[in-house]
Amino acid sequence: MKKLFACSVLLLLWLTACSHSAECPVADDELPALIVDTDIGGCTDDLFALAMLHRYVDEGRCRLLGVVVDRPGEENAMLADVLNTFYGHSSIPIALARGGLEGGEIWTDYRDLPHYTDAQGVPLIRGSLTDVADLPDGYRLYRRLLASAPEGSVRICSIGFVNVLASLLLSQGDEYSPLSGIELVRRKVKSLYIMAGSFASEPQVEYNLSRCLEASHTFFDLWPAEVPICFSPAEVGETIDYPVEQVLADFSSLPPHPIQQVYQRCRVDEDQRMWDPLVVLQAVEGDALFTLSEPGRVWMDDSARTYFEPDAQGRCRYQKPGTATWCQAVLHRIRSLAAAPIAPSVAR
Ligand SMILES: [Ca+2]
Repeated sequence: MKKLFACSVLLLLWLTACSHSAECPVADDELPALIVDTDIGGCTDDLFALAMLHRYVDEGRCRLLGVVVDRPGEENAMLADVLNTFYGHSSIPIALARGGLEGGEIWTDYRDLPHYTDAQGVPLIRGSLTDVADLPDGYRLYRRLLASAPEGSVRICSIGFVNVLASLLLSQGDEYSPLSGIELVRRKVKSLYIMAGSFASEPQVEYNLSRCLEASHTFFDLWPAEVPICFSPAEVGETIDYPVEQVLADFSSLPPHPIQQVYQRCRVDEDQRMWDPLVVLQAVEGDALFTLSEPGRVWMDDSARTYFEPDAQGRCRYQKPGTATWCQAVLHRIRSLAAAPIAPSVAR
């Protein structure tokens, strides 16, 4: 009981610290700089993760340098644009995947989100893109953003497939930088936070890695060993569900929010596991909330199972599952960010 009480107090202190963090403004160039790499369009946890990132930007907790959509299909890039636009961040560049994946599974089909209208035919959710075909390839945006970033400054949040990261690692010098993709990552990336893998006693064949097996092998083969990776494995996000009724209640008082509209129009009837939000939480707020493995090395076999070997010189760590109290506190934090009241300048 004492341990549970101590844990609860720590979580309360953390939540209190989080709620006051926006009161200490930091110069823009000192904020964590992030690139998010998402397979938006198949599952709703990407929507919550992106909503959280936009909220962090509004709170002055991070800069979002770009959104890479790794699920091929221009309609998926339009979804990212809807989120950018809704939060008043339409200037954040978007890029998309062209190849490297045949197409991921779709559990909740919300690809029509940019075309939702009210009963009078008035668009409910607007985007800003005028020509999706003009968007750059994902690895090209990575190269442009990394080339202009300070050394060791960029945090990557990978909440989808690694097909675009693999293309980046295979890339050679271009007009943005004479450096190879591997060298750009080595020099410019501070750390990678990634929803991938499984490190349970009975490792799962994890979806994100198994859907693009060749790219996943390229990723593990070429990622520079000295650039840290923190994995958020499948078994951690699986312990935190955001119930459908809770989502509808949380978003009921907001103006037509993309997540609210998706849940209403698609008649979502399954609670959503919070895989992707855990990546965003750690990338922006740091390690304190999480129980992490010791440092080590990670590799993947031919069936996309991942393995961890402790190694003091290794730069990989992974999140470990928490208690029920921890799961509740994390869900509370996710809800407070994703479903926060929208700033008046953004609300429509
Ligand atoms: Ca995802």
